Amino acid sequence: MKLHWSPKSPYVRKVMIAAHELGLDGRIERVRSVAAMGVPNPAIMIDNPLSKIPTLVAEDGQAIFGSQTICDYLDELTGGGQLCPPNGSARWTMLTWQSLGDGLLDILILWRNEREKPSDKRTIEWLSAFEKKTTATLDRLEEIAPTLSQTRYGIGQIAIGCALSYLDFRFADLQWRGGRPDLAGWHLSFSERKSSIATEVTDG
Ligand SMILES: N[C@@H](CCC(=O)N[C@@H](CS)C(=O)NCC(=O)O)C(=O)O
Repeated sequence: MKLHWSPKSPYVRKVMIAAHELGLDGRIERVRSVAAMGVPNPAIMIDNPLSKIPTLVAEDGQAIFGSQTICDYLDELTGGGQLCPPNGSARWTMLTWQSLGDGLLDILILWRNEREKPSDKRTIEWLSAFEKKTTATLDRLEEIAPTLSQTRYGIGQIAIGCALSYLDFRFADLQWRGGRPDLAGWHLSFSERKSSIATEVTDG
């Protein structure tokens, strides 16, 4: 399989962590692909007209994109049910955790773009809304941290872990661990997994 990949994309990392957890990382050829909101990349667009990464090209040539869809596909390749319970309330909890982690990332990426604009071009209301939603999400995650620890590791924890690591990478100034000891402890256990170490994002 070929994956349009970049070392710093948190969504790509999510896919790579899933691949490691499933033992599929050796089957994925990483192709360095630059994706930027304002610069469509023709090489990615051959496989994904949205010009986004991660984009996977499966062994049969089918292009699969969106980190949720790719992780689901990888899970099915190994028989299914490894990253998410097959049905019932456990499934919907796991998938909702994934949406929470991915949704937090979506906000952080918009926030980063906004705050990097020259100050006279920033929309102040947006900056304040991003901060409010991020704080509320982190507070919710602090509440559920004990459940994250007690539940079999899956796509929900992977997405949340990637979002928290992205906060460390791009929003260290927020100091998200303050007042959130359970979440900080849970994130440490996430960071110590082999799959997290193998996919760690480094600056430079
Ligand atoms: N919902 C998508 C988001 C992927 C995404 O936004 N990736 C970023 C890189 S971190 C990207 O491709 N940005 C380029 C663009 O938005 O055009 C997913 O889960 O895969």
